[in-house]
Amino acid sequence: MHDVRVEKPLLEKTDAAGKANRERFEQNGVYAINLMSAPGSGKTSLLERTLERLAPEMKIAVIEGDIQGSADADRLSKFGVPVFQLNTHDACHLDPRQIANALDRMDLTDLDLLVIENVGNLVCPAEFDLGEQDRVMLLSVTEGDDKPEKYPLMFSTADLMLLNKTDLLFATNFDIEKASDVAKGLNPDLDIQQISCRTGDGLDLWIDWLKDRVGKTKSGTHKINNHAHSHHDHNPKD
Ligand SMILES: Nc1nc2c(ncn2[C@@H]2O[C@H](COP(=O)(O)OP(=O)(O)OP(=O)(O)O)[C@@H](O)[C@H]2O)c(=O)[nH]1
Ligand SMILES: [Mg+2]
Repeated sequence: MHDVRVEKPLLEKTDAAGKANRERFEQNGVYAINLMSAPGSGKTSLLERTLERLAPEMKIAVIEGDIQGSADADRLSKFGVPVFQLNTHDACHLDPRQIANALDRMDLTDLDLLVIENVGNLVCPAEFDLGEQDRVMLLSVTEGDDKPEKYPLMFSTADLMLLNKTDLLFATNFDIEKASDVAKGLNPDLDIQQISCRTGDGLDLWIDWLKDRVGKTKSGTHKINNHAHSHHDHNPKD
C-alpha cells in the first residue's frame, strides 16, 4: 500500500507558483515559451537558429534546464543574451519554483522574450505549468511517428508542434500525415510546422510565429493559456 496523500498539496503549490510566474510575465509584457521534447530532438539547435536571427532585434533571455552540467548554456553563450542554467539533479523536469528563482535574477521590465528549454523528456515536463504563455514542442522525424499516440499529454497541452530534422526524412519511415492527424486528434488547436535546424528549412515561418506573439504580448492582446488542465490525471512521480 502506498500513501499518496502528499500528491494534492504538492500539485496545488506547483500550480500556484506557475500562476504567479504567468502574472509576472503578463505585468511586464514578456512572452515566455516552454520548449520541450525528448532528449536530442533539437531544442538547443532551434535556440541557436532563433538567437542568431532574433537576438539583434529584441531583448531575449534563456533559461536552460538540464539534469546536470552547462553544455547547452555554453553553446548559447556566443549570442550575447543572458542564459540562466538550472540543474534539476534527480528531477526529470523544471519546476515553476525554480523558474521563479531565476526570474528574481532578471530584469523583466527590459525583456521581450523568455525561452525556457526544459529537460529533454517527453513525459514529466508536460505535467508542470511553469507559467509560460505557450508550449512549443519538438518531435524529430527520427523518433517515430507513433509518439503522439504513446505520449499524449505532451501533444495535447502543446500550442505548437515543430516537426524537426526533416532533412533526415528520406532515411526514416516517419509518416508526417499520420503523426499530425493523431496530434490534431488530441489537440485540434495545435499548430504544426515542419523544420530542419540543420538546413534552416521552415524556420522563416517559425520566426514569424514567434515575432507575432512577442508583438501581441507587448501590446497586451495575446491570449494567455492556462495549462492547469494538464494536471488532472497526473501522478507526480518524478
Ligand atoms: N540532421 C539534423 N540534425 C539535427 C537537427 N536538429 C538538431 N540536430 C542534431 O541533433 C542533435 C541533438 O540536438 P540538440 O539541439 O542538442 O537537441 P536537444 O533537444 O537540445 O537535446 P537535449 O538538451 O539533450 O534534450 C545534435 O547533434 C544536432 O546537431 C536537424 O534538423 N537535422
Ligand atoms: Mg538541449
